[in-house]
Amino acid sequence: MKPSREISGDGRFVRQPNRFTDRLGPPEPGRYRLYASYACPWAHRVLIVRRLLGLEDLLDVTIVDPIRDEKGWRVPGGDPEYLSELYHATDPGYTGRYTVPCVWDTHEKRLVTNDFPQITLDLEMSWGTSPDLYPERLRPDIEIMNDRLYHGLNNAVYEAGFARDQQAYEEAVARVFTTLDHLEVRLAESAYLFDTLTESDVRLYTTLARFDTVYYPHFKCMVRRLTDYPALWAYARRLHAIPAFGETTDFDHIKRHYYMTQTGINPSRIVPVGPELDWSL
Ligand SMILES: N[C@@H](CCC(=O)N[C@@H](CS)C(=O)NCC(=O)O)C(=O)O
Repeated sequence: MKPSREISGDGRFVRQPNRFTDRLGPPEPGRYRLYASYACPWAHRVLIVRRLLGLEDLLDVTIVDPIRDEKGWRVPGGDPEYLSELYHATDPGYTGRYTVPCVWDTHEKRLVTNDFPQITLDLEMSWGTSPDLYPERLRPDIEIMNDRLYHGLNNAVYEAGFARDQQAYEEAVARVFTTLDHLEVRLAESAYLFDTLTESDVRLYTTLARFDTVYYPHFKCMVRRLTDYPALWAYARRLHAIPAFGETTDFDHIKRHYYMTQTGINPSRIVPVGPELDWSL
């Protein structure tokens, strides 16, 4: 399924619902396999949390090829050849997009979940609890923040990039920069979004990491760059310096994926050179 099937009558991008929404049971070494892409911000969240919580031995991972063709994500090594095979093995009538992140149960041979916002929460609540990225005392505030991040930034950049209507595009871009302006003020006074590193920081980071390289030029979110925001840029680099964040950030995969796969936006499939960004602290 192409994003064009997720364009509403007035040209807005309306993301498909997640099809597989079972919750992850308790960890069992060797049982669950995460399929992820370094390019995808939603999958990147899970790679960061898996690493932060030290779950590498409990949750196996397969990184898909960054360039997606009309058959969807290809699995290096070929078992299966395409991610779509896992979707059809679980639901032969599935007609949606074959998305990462998703978690495959190797015992029951089915996809447990492609419900990206819930996967990290499940890992935090029952797979590994240190550091506590979802502290009980902050949960209501984290939920409000996550909602704001999703509608104002994480998904809004896609709404701008995939819009087929000028007004829909402008409305999404306005939301993006209102949100970034607000976050700039907040992060000028605080190292993290809350008084400790949380799930919300993971969600913010994966969008910021792609901002100047992809969302600014390719999705046309070009009112300001991330590097024009002193506090946000310092915050992004601070997180990038943490190995779980920096070592899961792959700009080669990110660039090749967006520019070579989203041919509706970039028909030439040319991958731009630059921008030169110094992510070091
Ligand atoms: N599960 C969500 C979000 C995950 C998502 O969109 N992942 C993208 C990569 S960033 C994907 O796998 N897209 C596959 C496709 O569009 O065919 C959805 O269904 O929209």
